Amino acid sequence: MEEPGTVYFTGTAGAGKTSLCRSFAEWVRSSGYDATVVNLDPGTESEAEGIDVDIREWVRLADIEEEYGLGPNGAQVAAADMIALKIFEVKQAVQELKADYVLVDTPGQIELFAFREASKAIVDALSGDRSVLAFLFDPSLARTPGGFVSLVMLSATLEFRFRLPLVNLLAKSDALSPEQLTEVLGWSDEPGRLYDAVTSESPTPDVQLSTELFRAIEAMGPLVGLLPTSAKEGTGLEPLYQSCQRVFGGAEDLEPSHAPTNE
Ligand SMILES: Nc1nc2c(ncn2[C@@H]2O[C@H](COP(=O)(O)OP(=O)(O)O)[C@@H](O)[C@H]2O)c(=O)[nH]1
Ligand SMILES: [Mg+2]
Repeated sequence: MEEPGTVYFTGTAGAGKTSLCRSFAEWVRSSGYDATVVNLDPGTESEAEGIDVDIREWVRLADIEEEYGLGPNGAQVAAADMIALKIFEVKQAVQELKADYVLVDTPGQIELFAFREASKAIVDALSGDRSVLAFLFDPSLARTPGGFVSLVMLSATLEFRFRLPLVNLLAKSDALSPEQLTEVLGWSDEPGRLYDAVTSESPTPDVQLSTELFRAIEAMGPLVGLLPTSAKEGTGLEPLYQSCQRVFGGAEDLEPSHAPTNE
């Protein structure tokens, strides 16, 4: 059997990771493939329904707070390290389900995921050769030039840390007006437009810094092609699937495990 395709849903807290992960799982299943949803967020209060492998079976934020007398931030840090110690149990549970796609919902606080060594160990353990990071741009941040640039840099940080291919998604695209959507997608296609927007947003820009920063952003290339998605409206899911397939090597689809229901 071919190795499953693994997709990590990453992004700032509230960006829409959990919602998109669930919608994408439904789309994948209705297209005739098997999907395993993995929850790696020990602090989520979302119900277990719809999750196939749940880290809360091994590590729960509330228990860590109580047991070690930690506040929410300290407990998050401790939990990140504890997850790494349980990752082979998680991996085994995932492998037993033998799905075509493994969709991983990552912890709510991105700094824990992006900057801790434990997360690197977790991703290394779960990833095979067919793995991709999906980075969600939260529209409430992405719609201002400064917020957009910050998200581009965060996305690059994740790519750099995990050394995995990455696709950038604009989440909750239904929450933007058509004009805002066009503007934001324009920034991703043409760094020159983003440069103009940033320099006109700030009345006294540090021109030297901005120019150097924009050279770096232009050099990042993969920024081009920010893909609009909406879990609420179920849009952008097929393009996301196609982007993942391209990354996994070859545009060929897997043979469906069962008959598609969405055609
Ligand atoms: N309008 C809109 N809201 C969304 C969408 N996806 C998620 N949300 C809302 O955004 C909030 C955060 O979503 P969630 O999936 O929990 O984000 P996470 O913290 O990144 O896992 C919730 O209130 C969701 O209802 C979407 O596609 N459109
Ligand atoms: Mg979540």
